[in-house]
Amino acid sequence: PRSSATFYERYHSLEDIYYWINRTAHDNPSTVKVILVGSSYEKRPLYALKLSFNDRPNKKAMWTDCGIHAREWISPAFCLWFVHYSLSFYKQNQDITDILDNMDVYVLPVMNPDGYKYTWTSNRMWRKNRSISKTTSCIGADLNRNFDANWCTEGASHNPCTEIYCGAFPESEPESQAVADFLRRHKDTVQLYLSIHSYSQMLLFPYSCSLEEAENHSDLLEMAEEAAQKIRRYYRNIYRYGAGAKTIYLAPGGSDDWAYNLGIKYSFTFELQDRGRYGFLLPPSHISGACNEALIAVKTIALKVIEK
Ligand code: ING
Ligand code: ZN
Repeated sequence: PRSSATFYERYHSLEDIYYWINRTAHDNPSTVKVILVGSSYEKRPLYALKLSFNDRPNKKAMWTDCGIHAREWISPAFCLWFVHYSLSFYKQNQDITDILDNMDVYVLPVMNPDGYKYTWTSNRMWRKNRSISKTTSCIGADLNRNFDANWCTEGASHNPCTEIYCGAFPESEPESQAVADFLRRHKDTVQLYLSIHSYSQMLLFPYSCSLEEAENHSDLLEMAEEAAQKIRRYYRNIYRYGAGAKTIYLAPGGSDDWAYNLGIKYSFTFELQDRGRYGFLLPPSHISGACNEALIAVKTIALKVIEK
């Protein structure tokens, strides 16, 4: 019921998420830092949280971004859920303790704040960012077509009026450039890249930008399969898994393919609930189920990366 839903079982405005980011860091001064990764087209800050429970030498790191696409509200909700779970269950749950003991965790809750804001005020179904094109009155580029991985080939469009507009050039958008810059600077430590989307319940990995197999395809497949099996076993829900291009569609310029080519060999895009009943309009009552099952997949994959 509505009244007993916790903060994490509701969707939040951009302002509330900014407030939460600040308070989370303030309340956990020894383990959580706010990192300003860049700013959006409309000059909103791109804040990531860094969770770090120790400073072991040669410590690995993982990166998770949420909210690349504005209307996929379950995605930012997952980032908040994941941070809250990590801070609440460190030293309580073995898996998250192992992960946080061995990895720094970077979480960017809203990679597309301008678009997210727009879905709260004007158009709930907006996908892209809010950049203005020089050639048309159409607004926005698809940030998940704007990375430099077979940029703007089949599966993306040069037409600014489409939902899959790739932008004027690779990393033309400040949001994708900021994330790419951060990962370039941290590629020696970041060994796991996760990008959270919805909907369709899939665990995807490179490549989406071509039909080629990734060099460690069998490794990635095994990790995704194990994660999907855990979701099925513990939550009785079905997730498909596989290389993006063969599992959904050809989609060049995606962040996971770009991160993979940068050298982050464990790179995944999660498509969370549901399979289409509510689609992007997933009711708040489904947040806990969607996040818990995604969390078990994150844990499964992160623990495997630690073993490597
Ligand atoms: N799906 C992704 C999209 O951007 C994807 C699928 C995954 C594309 C990985 C590229 C790389 O179309 C959604 N729902 O946004
Ligand atoms: Zn998406």
